[in-house]
Amino acid sequence: MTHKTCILIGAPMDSGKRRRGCLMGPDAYRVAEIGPALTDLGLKVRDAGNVTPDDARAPDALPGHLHAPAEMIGWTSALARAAEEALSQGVPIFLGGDHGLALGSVLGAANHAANEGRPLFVLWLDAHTDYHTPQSTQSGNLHGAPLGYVTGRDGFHGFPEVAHPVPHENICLLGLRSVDPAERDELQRTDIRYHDMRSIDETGIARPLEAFLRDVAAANGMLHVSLDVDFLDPSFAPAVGTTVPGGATIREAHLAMEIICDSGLMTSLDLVELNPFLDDRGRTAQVMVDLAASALGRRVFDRPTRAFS
Ligand code: B3U
Ligand code: MN
Ligand code: MN
Repeated sequence: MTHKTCILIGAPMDSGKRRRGCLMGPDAYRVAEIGPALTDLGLKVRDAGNVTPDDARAPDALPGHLHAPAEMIGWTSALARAAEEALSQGVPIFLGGDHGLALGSVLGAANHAANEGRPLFVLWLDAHTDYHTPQSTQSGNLHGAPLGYVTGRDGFHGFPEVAHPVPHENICLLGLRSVDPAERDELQRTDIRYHDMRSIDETGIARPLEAFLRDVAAANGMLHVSLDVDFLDPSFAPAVGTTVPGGATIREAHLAMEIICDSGLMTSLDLVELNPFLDDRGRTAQVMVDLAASALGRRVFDRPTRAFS
């Protein structure tokens, strides 16, 4: 790791979708002792508390079926500021909240990377592609749109300007198994790297991930990792509103986190879509905390460091 201070940033938000409960996520992570899990690894940890959304209003140009657009605009500007500020001090870890928080966390990371003169890369671990625009989403839930926003797709009227869109070729999606036709058609026209569960079954998770990380290292890039609970199979991560069977196993998910850690490239992390109201005695919160610890250095045994550059 370049930075050794982890900065916990709570984003108690539910505005990215209609089903409620994710706003309890930051408390669940704290109860599951995310802070001590990271200090036990020898890291410095600072809990920056919870972000409050800015006041905002939604312009008439946004389609009427969107859920909570004014709140989403307010969260995006507030979280982008929090991300930029934290990135100058350490590794921000965003405790969601739904995946709508990533409009702000990735926007802030992109602004910070541009200031540093480095490219931003994004690793998206999710059952879904989250590549909608306000116009293409049928559900009206903007947690399905952060990648559309940060890549600079049109139609996000009233949202902060995306001054430094993340280039499609700098994005890698792993774990896909539920993709809307409108997203699929647009995505296939781009250079985004995407690996559905079929391809992970065929090649394993290490190969596509290592290929991506080698490119991040070669470009001296910053790396934002966005981990959606539904990347995991719901049999052991049930606390999520959009369960899709056939997700990553605990072993695949830990291996991915360990490889990310070995690379030393991760500069920010989102933990999103945990809905504690749907959890089973806190076990999904615990799995997410364990995965964050693997991404930040937890090991069964020491191993020789792998070279990524
Ligand atoms: N693509 C669907 C479903 C969805 C996206 N992200 C989540 N669900 N979590 C939509 O509503 O945009
Ligand atoms: Mn998602
Ligand atoms: Mn998802």
